[in-house]
Amino acid sequence: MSDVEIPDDHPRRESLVTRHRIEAGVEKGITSRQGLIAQGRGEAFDYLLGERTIASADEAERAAAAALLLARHPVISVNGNVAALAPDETVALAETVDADVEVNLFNRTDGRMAAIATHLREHGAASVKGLTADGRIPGISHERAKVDADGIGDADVVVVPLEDGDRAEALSAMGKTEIVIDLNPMSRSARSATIPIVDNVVRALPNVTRHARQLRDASREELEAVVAAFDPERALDAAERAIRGCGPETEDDRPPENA
Ligand code: PTJ
Repeated sequence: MSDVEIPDDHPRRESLVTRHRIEAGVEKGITSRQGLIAQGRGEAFDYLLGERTIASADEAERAAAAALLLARHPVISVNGNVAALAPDETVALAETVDADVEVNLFNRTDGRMAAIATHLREHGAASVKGLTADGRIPGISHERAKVDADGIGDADVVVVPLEDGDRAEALSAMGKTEIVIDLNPMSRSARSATIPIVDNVVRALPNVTRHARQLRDASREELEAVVAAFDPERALDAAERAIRGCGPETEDDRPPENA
């Protein structure tokens, strides 16, 4: 099935297009087969959220934009799912907030690392980090510990979309500001994040970019106020209530303007 075979008026078009991108990612050697399982889990949460950016996620995306604009050295970490789902959106955010893009994989092989770096360059990434792997995240025994010393190793703010929780916790322990994008508000990654974004990565990345463009002329004090006003516990609780269908998000939530 290709994108063109899904009719424009199909009620689940977005979901089907997204699913196709992951499938194509596996075929191209970008996405791991475990990535298909992760996608299924994400889809289930997204379905319960109404496949929309809830108000608390939009607030998190604005806070993330402010944190990225304040950063000395922001880095966006990319795995096989993110590379397949949102390569253009990743590159656009990196350009807008002047961030590095670094490939970091759980199921790391030289072949996948190279395929993802090539794929990101084809989508406009000026440079892609992660292949040097001359740095380590302390306390992690698997492949995700491998980072570039002048990339995630040096970063003060890291965007971590869609992964399991131990690296997220380790990055927090290193004192880095961590922006996690994860549709499961109960996941360890979301719970250890400085700024958890409970939204689909395909909506979250462009919405962070939109906010960053709007905040570009704000002073450091204004940006710091946006970050300080964000409450991660409240955002996670709001997302969980929306998923359980028993909170104010369900009744009062409005999609963000211009989203
Ligand atoms: O490419 P690799 O080798 O680094 O492997 C990447 C995967 C995603 C396979 C690996 O990190 C993994 O197994 O992740 P988990 O433990 O399945 O966690 C993925 C999390 O992301 C889950 O909480 C999902 O609900 C969530 N998720 C899945 N799809 C999306 C998502 N969150 C946001 N947007 C999505 N599209």
